[in-house]
Amino acid sequence: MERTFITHRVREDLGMSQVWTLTTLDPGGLDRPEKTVVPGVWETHPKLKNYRGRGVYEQDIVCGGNVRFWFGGVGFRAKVRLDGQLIAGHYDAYTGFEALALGIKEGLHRLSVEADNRFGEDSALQFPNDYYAYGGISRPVTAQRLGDAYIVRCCAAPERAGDGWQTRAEMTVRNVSALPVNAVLSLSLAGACQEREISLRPGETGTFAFSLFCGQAESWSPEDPKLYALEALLSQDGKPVDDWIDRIGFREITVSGSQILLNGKPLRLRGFNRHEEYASFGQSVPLKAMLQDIQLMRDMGANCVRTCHYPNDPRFLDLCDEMGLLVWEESHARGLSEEQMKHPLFMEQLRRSTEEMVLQHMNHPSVFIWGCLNECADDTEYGAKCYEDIFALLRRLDPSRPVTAALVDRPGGRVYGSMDVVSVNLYPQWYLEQTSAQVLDRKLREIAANGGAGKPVIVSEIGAGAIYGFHDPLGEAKWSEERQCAILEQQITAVMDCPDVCGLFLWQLADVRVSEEWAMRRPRTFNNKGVVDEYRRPKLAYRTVKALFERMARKAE
Ligand code: ADA
Repeated sequence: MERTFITHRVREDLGMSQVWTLTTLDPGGLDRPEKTVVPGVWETHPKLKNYRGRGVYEQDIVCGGNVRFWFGGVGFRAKVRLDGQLIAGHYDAYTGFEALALGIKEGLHRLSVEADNRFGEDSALQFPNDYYAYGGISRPVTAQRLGDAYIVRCCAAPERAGDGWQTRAEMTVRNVSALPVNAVLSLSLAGACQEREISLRPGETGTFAFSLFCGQAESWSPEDPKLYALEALLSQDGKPVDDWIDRIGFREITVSGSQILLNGKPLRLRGFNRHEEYASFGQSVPLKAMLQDIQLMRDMGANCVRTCHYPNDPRFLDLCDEMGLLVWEESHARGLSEEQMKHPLFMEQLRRSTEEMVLQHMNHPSVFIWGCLNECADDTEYGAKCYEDIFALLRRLDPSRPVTAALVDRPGGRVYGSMDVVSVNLYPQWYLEQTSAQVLDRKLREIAANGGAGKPVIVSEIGAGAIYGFHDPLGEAKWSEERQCAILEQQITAVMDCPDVCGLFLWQLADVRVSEEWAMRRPRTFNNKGVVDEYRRPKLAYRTVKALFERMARKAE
């Protein structure tokens, strides 16, 4: 299942096997085709741990008519073919995409997906980085039968209306037939329903606005994450022909002075940065492991998570919606210099990642802020323009949430004034010698003097490394669990005691694999700043963070 709940009652799911055949095309691959399980990355195969190349996934499927395949994520270039004919292509592993096969004969068809994780000139977002660029079909795939027209999506945003709630929604419907389609489109939510007649020319995609007054629906909050089904239905001649079900929660995020408010209450953020990765499953994290990560974060007293540095599997966001964990979600871009940002494809690929993220994830109530462009060149004129361009895109796509970006700690920042919330990554006592209080003080003055005065400030990363199981009784050696505890204690306490920041995201929940090119800076070829290791075995820091986050929570009450 691509989500944690039923998304269609009318549209027919064709069912697919999770077992595919994988053939590799490049040196260092398999000797012969082998069976594999989807979703999954090929690095789980002992022979393919370091394979960078193309892999072709194939299976036969019985279908006919109009068929829609949905791929939640393919790492990190994809070419989809049906019976040898190219039906879709996609770049980047972290957003979903569809492949349509229209008017095909009933019978057996061969579906093949070529995944490719080679770095190269055509890839501006994926390059050797401080996380691993896996290969394969890492998120669920579905196949559905369509009629003449189908609901592509419905993006909804709740807002306060007097003492109740109202929801504005935009529904996109596509006519995939060669004839005009006249239909009735309806939307139901929390007991309210609206319908309208629509007409689409052959091949046309139309967007239709809805506005539903939902009266006294209960609010969504971290303490009481109440969800409502958002159900869109398309009918022709009185008969349902397609549907689309998602969920929303009624809550409002606003920024007031230096605070971020959820339903009018200031947020005090205690959270983790989390890469979507789990030990030997790599980037294809099983649902149960996603849940465990949320349980671990909650157990340590966290109330939020940042999806560094790319959009996450919607099932993770579904679980956050259900469990009331707030999410900072960001589009894909980490650590690009101005020169890298000038790559001819950079802005196009980043805009697409951003647009797909918002359109696919906008309905999740847990997402309280959109981020982008982690630690890029915000200190140059060109770099700052890129930031402004993406902020504008985020605001146009979704005016209901604030926008931010996690900036590197360096002087000359030019974009503090353009974000709703200013965010900075700080590593006192790890990369920097000064104490956390000194670093915070310096940074806050710099932000205020350069356009960020009076805005909310988040410490979007702070942390220190430790190798699981490496102990130094004196607590002095870097990479020891004891030293990590001491640094985290100082860092978290400084943030907690600083009234001018609204909280922090610890770097990071779990250790993650990094690109081979980073190995000399990263023992084990891992970023080892996790509070748990890649298997979720707790380091000593688990208890330290838990005690401090619990203290922070009590202080916020
Ligand atoms: C940066 C970056 C992270 C990670 C971290 C670190 O701030 O945003 O992706 O690389 O530093 O561990 O140094």
